[in-house]
Amino acid sequence: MKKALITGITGQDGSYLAELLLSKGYEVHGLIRRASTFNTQRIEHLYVDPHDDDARLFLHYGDLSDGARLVSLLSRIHPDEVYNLAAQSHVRVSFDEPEHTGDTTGVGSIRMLEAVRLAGIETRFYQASSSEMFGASPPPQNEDTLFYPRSPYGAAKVYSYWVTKNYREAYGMFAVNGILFNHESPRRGETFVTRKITRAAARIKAGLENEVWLGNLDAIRDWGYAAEYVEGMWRMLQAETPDDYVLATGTGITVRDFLDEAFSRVGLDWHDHVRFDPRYLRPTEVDALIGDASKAEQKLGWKATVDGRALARLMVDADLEAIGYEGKPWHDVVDLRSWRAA
Ligand code: NAP
Ligand code: F7E
Repeated sequence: MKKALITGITGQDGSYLAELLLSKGYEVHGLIRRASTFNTQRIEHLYVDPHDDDARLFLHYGDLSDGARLVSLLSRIHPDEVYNLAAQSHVRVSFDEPEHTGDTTGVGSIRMLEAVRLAGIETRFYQASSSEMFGASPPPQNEDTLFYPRSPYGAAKVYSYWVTKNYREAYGMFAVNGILFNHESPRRGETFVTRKITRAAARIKAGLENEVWLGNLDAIRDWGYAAEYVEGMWRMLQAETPDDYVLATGTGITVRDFLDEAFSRVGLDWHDHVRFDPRYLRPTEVDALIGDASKAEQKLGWKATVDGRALARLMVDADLEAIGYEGKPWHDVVDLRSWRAA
């Protein structure tokens, strides 16, 4: 049985990746942060009491700021594959907490790489690199596009990208960068723009609120579906030789387009509900990210099938359903047949 260690297992991608690896028969270990409240909602459905014989998911307290702990965990677990997904991942927040972002999203990666090296184990290493590294470089962006980060987050990811490449060259480690464009899902954090919009559309439709405050609506993003992207991560670590790959849909739409799609799904006009708040603007914005994932298609056989508009519909549907689960039957507030048929 193969063993994998996932940092960031409680996040959006970590939860889909854990699901995928368990379905492939892996024993999965996850690094979680100690918090005063439960932070494992996204993986609760996967959890089996570790005392049960069939338990294959094991969680360990740890933090990317604590290098000694990472070394001891890696020495003990001996994973065949490590997926380094943990990060302070919010671009706007990285302007408020630049030092913390540098420590987690940047230096945290070299702590993981050093932990692998010092533990002296043979393991394949995946680094969660980001299209934010391209920043101001115009689209379409691929593996050869110049990095021009526009935020402390983007700059920290560039550092992580290069140290991953360096450990591959310096120590012969099987270490790869997945350069992933935006990918979303019903499990996306509520403060990222897609989820903020789809959650608002559902709640406004349900009469739970009436407006949502947003920043720049002109930015273009290449939004794909997270569940498909974790398959691409796994394929990168199954390749014969280590290499870096872009994962993207190849289609870009604006935040405005995403709003159109999400609100029309529930028969609303977003112009009646969206307000502008300059707090959500960034000191430097990334205007347009549209990826060219042809290398991943040719070499890994990976291709995205869900684009930004389909994603908006899928996420609104899930947010409507979630309101139902909270106790308010959503078929009371939405005409089931009309939006299912749409
Ligand atoms: P996410 O939902 O924000 O999850 C981040 C994870 O990192 C959470 O599990 C979080 O734990 C953990 N974490 C944060 N700081 C940590 C620390 N100091 N020590 C240990 N764990 C820590 O992010 P995501 O969307 O799943 O993205 C996964 C990775 O891909 C991130 O590195 C992100 O930067 C990168 N990425 C994401 C996208 C995207 O569009 N989603 C695109 C490109 C790259 P808590 O649950 O305790 O907060
Ligand atoms: O913003 C604009 C905002 O925060 C998208 C992370 O996963 O993808 C993500 O970073 C766009 C930006 O994602 C609001 O200005 C308008 O232009 O959803 P976001 P992001 O910054 O693209 C990359 C690839 C990552 O690696 C990151 O980890 O939407 N926008 N109004 C807003 N954004 C937010 N969050 N909130 C607003 O109210």
